[in-house]
Amino acid sequence: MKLYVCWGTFHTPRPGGHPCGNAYDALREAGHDPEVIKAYGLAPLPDLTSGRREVKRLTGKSWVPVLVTDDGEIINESKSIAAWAEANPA
Ligand SMILES: N[C@@H](CCC(=O)N[C@@H](CS)C(=O)NCC(=O)O)C(=O)O
Repeated sequence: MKLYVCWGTFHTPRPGGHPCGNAYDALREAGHDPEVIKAYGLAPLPDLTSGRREVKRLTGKSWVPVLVTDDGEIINESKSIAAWAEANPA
């Protein structure tokens, strides 16, 4: 599976945590080992990186995190990714 993130899966003091880090942690806690793809850039800016362009192609938007499961299912929104991980442990 592939997890598209912004600049990493680190934690930030942002209320609710860092969405990309939260999604990654949820997948790891469920026993998955996603390939992490850093999209870099910033969603409101033009899609300058191949990662951002791929995210846009997959979802129609430039926002991350985005999960592509081994079955090809595309899930965006960190909470939806966490819910998928809980429902689909490795
Ligand atoms: N509601 C979204 C928020 C996603 C979000 O805020 N993502 C951060 C990156 S972790 C961001 O800055 N997104 C803009 C971007 O992709 O550059 C979620 O929980 O997935």
